[in-house]
Amino acid sequence: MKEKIDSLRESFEQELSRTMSSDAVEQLRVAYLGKKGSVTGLLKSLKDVGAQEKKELGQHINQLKKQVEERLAQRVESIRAAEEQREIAAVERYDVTLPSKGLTGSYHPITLVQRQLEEIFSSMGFIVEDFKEIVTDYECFEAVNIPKDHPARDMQDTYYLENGQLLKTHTSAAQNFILQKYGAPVRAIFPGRCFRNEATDASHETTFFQMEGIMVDKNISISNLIYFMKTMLSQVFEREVKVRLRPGFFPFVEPGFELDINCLICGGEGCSTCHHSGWVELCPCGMIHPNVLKMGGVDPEEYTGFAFGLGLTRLVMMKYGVKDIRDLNSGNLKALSQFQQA
Ligand code: FA5
Repeated sequence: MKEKIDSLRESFEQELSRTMSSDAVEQLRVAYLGKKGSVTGLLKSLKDVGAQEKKELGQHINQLKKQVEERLAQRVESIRAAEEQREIAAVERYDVTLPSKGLTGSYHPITLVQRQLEEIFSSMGFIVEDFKEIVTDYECFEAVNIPKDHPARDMQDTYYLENGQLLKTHTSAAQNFILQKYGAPVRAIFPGRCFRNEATDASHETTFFQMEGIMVDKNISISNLIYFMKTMLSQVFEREVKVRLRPGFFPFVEPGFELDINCLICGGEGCSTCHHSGWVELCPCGMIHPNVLKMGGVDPEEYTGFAFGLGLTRLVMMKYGVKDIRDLNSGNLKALSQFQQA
């Protein structure tokens, strides 16, 4: 029996070395370890030997069984790795120096509108700033007057990292940074990707874009805010659009407003995009709270300012008549490549 075990080990190794595919390895597994396999057969034949021999041979056969299992697993792994290498080698190399074969990219509609807004605001003396996506609790909440346990945090649940940092819920997270960096007076816009733990629907995504703007100077008032909002909207839409301003609460502005736009998908009649209200919340805004100015190192006795948080993704929807916000993150190139120009 001992010789039989050794010769089975040898023949297994030879057969294993000839396997070239995962299927072949599987066949070998069945041939050796399956119900009617050779190793299983050896184990069954133990019933015909004496007790002492059974113990010793049993150990040998179990060793062989374990070895066969391990070697089969190794073989599958190496075959998979080789297959992967072959696949990689088979992929056509992309040479950026070769002329295009008629395939040209296009900008995402959000990028197009963001650039248009950057031009509009730059022409009015605003600087354009970039800000990170992973921020601290202080930047996202505390520095904009939302202390821990403030109920306003409930509206902006997000994704937290193990180190306590989080994916920014709004572009207001950069307000403190801008105020600290430039001091007063300052005019700045800062577009960026935002993240929230949302139940998605036609107008809500978990990942969307906002564009924040602040203007801080002596004697800045609500009239300045309204002027800039109106100018921005008429230039983006290249026509008059109906807007409404209503009171809105945000801990970082006082007074605060919601600027809504008449839904351009249904013309104000009511649809799923505007939740059948005829209006789309687009650009909350207000006069910067003195606490926020103070935390940014600006004296609220000397300076006042406005801030707005434009829902950039929603603006794109209104501009291009995109009914469902989820289409914009879909990666559907056929749909997205229609937007060549803002
Ligand atoms: C804010 O995020 C405030 N930081 C805006 C602000 C800035 C107010 C400065 C005052 C001064 P709100 O949560 O309402 O507010 O979001 C602002 C805009 O972002 C909304 O009007 C909407 O257009 C857009 N928005 C918010 N949540 C989503 C979402 N889940 N999907 C798509 N767009 C969203």
